[in-house]
Amino acid sequence: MLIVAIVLVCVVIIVTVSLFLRRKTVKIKDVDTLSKDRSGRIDIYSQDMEFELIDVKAGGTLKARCDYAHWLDSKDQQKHWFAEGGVGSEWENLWIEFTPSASGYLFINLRGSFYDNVKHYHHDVWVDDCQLEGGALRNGDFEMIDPDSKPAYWSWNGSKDRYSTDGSQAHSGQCCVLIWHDIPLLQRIEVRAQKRYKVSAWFKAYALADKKRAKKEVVQ
Ligand SMILES: [Ca+2]
Repeated sequence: MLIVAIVLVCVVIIVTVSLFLRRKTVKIKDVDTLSKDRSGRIDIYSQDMEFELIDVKAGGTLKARCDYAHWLDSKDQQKHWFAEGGVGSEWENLWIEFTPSASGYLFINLRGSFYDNVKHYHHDVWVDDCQLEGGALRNGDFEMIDPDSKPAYWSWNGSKDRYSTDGSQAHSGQCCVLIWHDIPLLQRIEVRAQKRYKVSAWFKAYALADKKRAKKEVVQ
Protein backbone atom coordinates (compact mmCIF):
# COMPACT_ATOMS: atom_id res chain seq x y z
CA MET A 1 0.00 0.00 0.00
CA LEU A 2 2.84 2.37 0.86
CA ILE A 3 4.41 1.89 -2.56
CA VAL A 4 1.06 2.55 -4.26
CA ALA A 5 0.60 5.72 -2.20
CA ILE A 6 4.11 6.94 -3.07
CA VAL A 7 3.48 6.27 -6.76
CA LEU A 8 0.17 8.14 -6.64
CA VAL A 9 1.81 11.13 -4.92
CA CYS A 10 4.55 11.16 -7.57
CA VAL A 11 1.98 11.05 -10.36
CA VAL A 12 0.06 13.96 -8.83
CA ILE A 13 3.26 16.01 -8.48
CA ILE A 14 4.32 15.28 -12.07
CA VAL A 15 0.88 16.19 -13.46
CA THR A 16 0.76 19.40 -11.39
CA VAL A 17 4.24 20.50 -12.51
CA SER A 18 3.40 19.66 -16.14
CA LEU A 19 0.21 21.73 -16.04
CA PHE A 20 2.07 24.65 -14.43
CA LEU A 21 4.82 24.57 -17.07
CA ARG A 22 2.23 24.27 -19.85
CA ARG A 23 0.39 27.33 -18.49
CA LYS A 24 3.62 29.31 -18.45
CA THR A 25 4.42 28.24 -22.00
CA VAL A 26 1.02 29.37 -23.27
CA LYS A 27 1.47 32.78 -21.64
CA ILE A 28 4.89 33.34 -23.21
CA LYS A 29 3.57 32.25 -26.59
CA ASP A 30 0.67 34.70 -26.30
CA VAL A 31 2.99 37.58 -25.48
CA ASP A 32 5.24 36.80 -28.43
CA THR A 33 2.38 36.70 -30.94
CA LEU A 34 0.63 39.89 -29.87
CA SER A 35 1.73 41.92 -32.88
CA LYS A 36 -0.11 39.66 -35.32
CA ASP A 37 -3.40 40.64 -33.70
CA ARG A 38 -2.90 44.39 -33.45
CA SER A 39 -4.78 46.84 -35.59
CA GLY A 40 -5.17 50.56 -35.89
CA ARG A 41 -8.79 51.60 -36.08
CA ILE A 42 -10.70 54.83 -36.75
CA ASP A 43 -14.41 55.00 -35.87
CA ILE A 44 -16.65 57.84 -37.04
CA TYR A 45 -20.22 58.34 -35.88
CA SER A 46 -22.78 61.12 -35.65
CA GLN A 47 -23.60 62.50 -32.24
CA ASP A 48 -26.76 60.87 -30.84
CA MET A 49 -27.07 58.89 -34.08
CA GLU A 50 -28.66 61.89 -35.78
CA PHE A 51 -27.51 61.32 -39.37
CA GLU A 52 -26.02 58.73 -41.69
CA LEU A 53 -22.61 58.69 -43.34
CA ILE A 54 -22.66 58.19 -47.10
CA ASP A 55 -20.19 56.79 -49.63
CA VAL A 56 -17.70 55.69 -46.96
CA LYS A 57 -14.29 54.53 -48.17
CA ALA A 58 -11.05 53.57 -46.45
CA GLY A 59 -7.40 53.04 -47.37
CA GLY A 60 -3.83 53.73 -46.35
CA THR A 61 -0.38 52.21 -46.44
CA LEU A 62 -1.77 49.19 -44.58
CA LYS A 63 -4.46 46.80 -45.81
CA ALA A 64 -7.57 48.68 -44.71
CA ARG A 65 -11.00 47.22 -44.02
CA CYS A 66 -14.09 49.42 -43.92
CA ASP A 67 -17.47 48.48 -42.46
CA TYR A 68 -20.56 49.90 -40.81
CA ALA A 69 -21.59 49.21 -37.20
CA HIS A 70 -23.33 45.87 -37.67
CA TRP A 71 -23.62 45.46 -33.87
CA LEU A 72 -26.14 48.34 -33.65
CA ASP A 73 -29.86 48.37 -34.42
CA SER A 74 -30.45 48.35 -38.16
CA LYS A 75 -31.76 51.94 -38.09
CA ASP A 76 -28.41 53.17 -36.70
CA GLN A 77 -25.93 50.98 -38.53
CA GLN A 78 -25.20 53.46 -41.33
CA LYS A 79 -24.56 56.23 -38.78
CA HIS A 80 -21.42 54.61 -37.38
CA TRP A 81 -18.60 53.38 -39.60
CA PHE A 82 -15.03 52.29 -38.97
CA ALA A 83 -11.80 51.51 -40.80
CA GLU A 84 -9.09 49.22 -39.49
CA GLY A 85 -5.96 47.42 -40.56
CA GLY A 86 -3.20 45.30 -39.03
CA VAL A 87 0.01 47.04 -37.98
CA GLY A 88 3.53 45.92 -37.12
CA SER A 89 6.53 47.72 -35.68
CA GLU A 90 6.62 50.40 -38.41
CA TRP A 91 4.28 53.38 -38.65
CA GLU A 92 1.36 52.77 -41.04
CA ASN A 93 -1.23 55.21 -42.32
CA LEU A 94 -4.98 54.56 -42.20
CA TRP A 95 -7.74 56.81 -43.53
CA ILE A 96 -11.52 56.86 -43.86
CA GLU A 97 -13.55 59.32 -45.93
CA PHE A 98 -17.26 60.01 -45.92
CA THR A 99 -20.10 62.45 -46.58
CA PRO A 100 -22.58 63.32 -43.77
CA SER A 101 -26.22 63.20 -44.80
CA ALA A 102 -26.99 66.17 -42.50
CA SER A 103 -25.13 68.95 -40.70
CA GLY A 104 -24.24 68.40 -37.05
CA TYR A 105 -21.58 66.94 -34.82
CA LEU A 106 -19.51 63.83 -35.42
CA PHE A 107 -17.15 61.90 -33.18
CA ILE A 108 -13.72 60.73 -34.29
CA ASN A 109 -12.64 57.74 -32.23
CA LEU A 110 -9.07 56.40 -32.50
CA ARG A 111 -8.69 52.91 -31.06
CA GLY A 112 -7.47 49.39 -31.69
CA SER A 113 -9.51 46.55 -33.11
CA PHE A 114 -12.14 44.68 -31.12
CA TYR A 115 -11.35 41.16 -29.91
CA ASP A 116 -13.07 38.74 -27.59
CA ASN A 117 -10.40 38.07 -24.98
CA VAL A 118 -9.89 41.60 -23.63
CA LYS A 119 -9.38 40.18 -20.14
CA HIS A 120 -6.38 38.21 -21.29
CA TYR A 121 -4.25 40.98 -22.80
CA HIS A 122 -4.52 44.33 -24.54
CA HIS A 123 -3.69 44.91 -28.20
CA ASP A 124 -1.86 48.19 -27.67
CA VAL A 125 -1.02 50.42 -30.63
CA TRP A 126 0.63 53.83 -30.84
CA VAL A 127 -1.21 56.57 -32.71
CA ASP A 128 0.06 59.92 -33.99
CA ASP A 129 -0.67 62.60 -36.60
CA CYS A 130 -4.43 62.39 -36.89
CA GLN A 131 -5.61 64.76 -39.61
CA LEU A 132 -8.98 65.90 -40.87
CA GLU A 133 -9.48 67.13 -44.42
CA GLY A 134 -12.59 69.28 -44.84
CA GLY A 135 -12.96 70.33 -41.20
CA ALA A 136 -11.24 71.50 -38.04
CA LEU A 137 -9.48 69.03 -35.73
CA ARG A 138 -7.50 70.14 -32.69
CA ASN A 139 -4.16 68.75 -31.56
CA GLY A 140 -4.10 65.89 -34.06
CA ASP A 141 -0.33 65.51 -33.54
CA PHE A 142 -0.80 65.29 -29.73
CA GLU A 143 1.97 67.84 -29.11
CA MET A 144 -0.26 70.02 -26.89
CA ILE A 145 -0.33 68.67 -23.32
CA ASP A 146 -3.13 69.80 -21.01
CA PRO A 147 -2.67 70.58 -17.26
CA ASP A 148 -3.67 67.00 -16.40
CA SER A 149 -0.75 65.68 -18.48
CA LYS A 150 -3.12 64.35 -21.13
CA PRO A 151 -3.37 65.22 -24.83
CA ALA A 152 -5.27 68.51 -25.04
CA TYR A 153 -8.67 68.65 -26.78
CA TRP A 154 -9.04 64.85 -26.74
CA SER A 155 -11.25 62.83 -24.44
CA TRP A 156 -9.09 59.99 -23.17
CA ASN A 157 -8.96 57.92 -19.97
CA GLY A 158 -5.47 56.48 -20.39
CA SER A 159 -2.81 56.53 -17.69
CA LYS A 160 0.17 58.88 -17.84
CA ASP A 161 2.58 56.17 -18.98
CA ARG A 162 0.47 55.74 -22.13
CA TYR A 163 1.26 59.28 -23.29
CA SER A 164 4.78 59.32 -24.71
CA THR A 165 6.13 62.89 -24.71
CA ASP A 166 9.91 62.39 -24.97
CA GLY A 167 10.23 61.76 -28.70
CA SER A 168 11.10 58.09 -28.23
CA GLN A 169 7.98 56.80 -30.00
CA ALA A 170 6.45 59.69 -31.93
CA HIS A 171 5.77 59.68 -35.66
CA SER A 172 6.17 63.46 -35.57
CA GLY A 173 7.33 65.91 -32.90
CA GLN A 174 7.76 64.51 -29.39
CA CYS A 175 4.34 63.07 -28.54
CA CYS A 176 2.08 60.14 -29.41
CA VAL A 177 -0.44 58.03 -27.50
CA LEU A 178 -0.74 54.33 -26.67
CA ILE A 179 -4.32 53.15 -27.16
CA TRP A 180 -6.36 49.98 -27.48
CA HIS A 181 -10.00 49.19 -28.12
CA ASP A 182 -11.23 50.15 -24.65
CA ILE A 183 -8.93 53.16 -24.15
CA PRO A 184 -9.67 55.22 -27.26
CA LEU A 185 -9.03 58.87 -28.09
CA LEU A 186 -12.19 60.80 -28.81
CA GLN A 187 -12.82 64.22 -30.33
CA ARG A 188 -16.04 65.83 -31.50
CA ILE A 189 -15.98 67.83 -34.72
CA GLU A 190 -18.56 69.87 -36.59
CA VAL A 191 -19.56 68.71 -40.07
CA ARG A 192 -21.84 69.99 -42.81
CA ALA A 193 -24.28 68.06 -44.95
CA GLN A 194 -23.12 66.79 -48.34
CA LYS A 195 -19.51 67.89 -47.75
CA ARG A 196 -16.66 65.42 -48.17
CA TYR A 197 -14.41 64.67 -45.16
CA LYS A 198 -11.35 62.49 -44.69
CA VAL A 199 -9.87 61.39 -41.35
CA SER A 200 -6.41 59.84 -41.29
CA ALA A 201 -3.97 58.73 -38.60
CA TRP A 202 -0.69 56.85 -38.21
CA PHE A 203 -0.46 53.66 -36.16
CA LYS A 204 2.19 51.15 -35.10
CA ALA A 205 2.12 48.18 -32.74
CA TYR A 206 3.61 48.47 -29.28
CA ALA A 207 7.22 47.21 -29.41
CA LEU A 208 7.35 43.64 -28.21
CA ALA A 209 10.95 44.19 -27.17
CA ASP A 210 9.60 45.88 -24.07
CA LYS A 211 8.74 42.73 -22.20
CA LYS A 212 7.95 44.69 -19.06
CA ARG A 213 4.72 46.11 -20.50
CA ALA A 214 4.02 42.97 -22.52
CA LYS A 215 4.00 41.00 -19.27
CA LYS A 216 1.80 43.59 -17.62
CA GLU A 217 -0.70 43.15 -20.44
CA VAL A 218 -1.15 39.50 -19.61
CA VAL A 219 -3.73 39.18 -16.89
CA GLN A 220 -2.39 36.87 -14.22
CA1 LIG B 1 3.22 63.78 -32.50
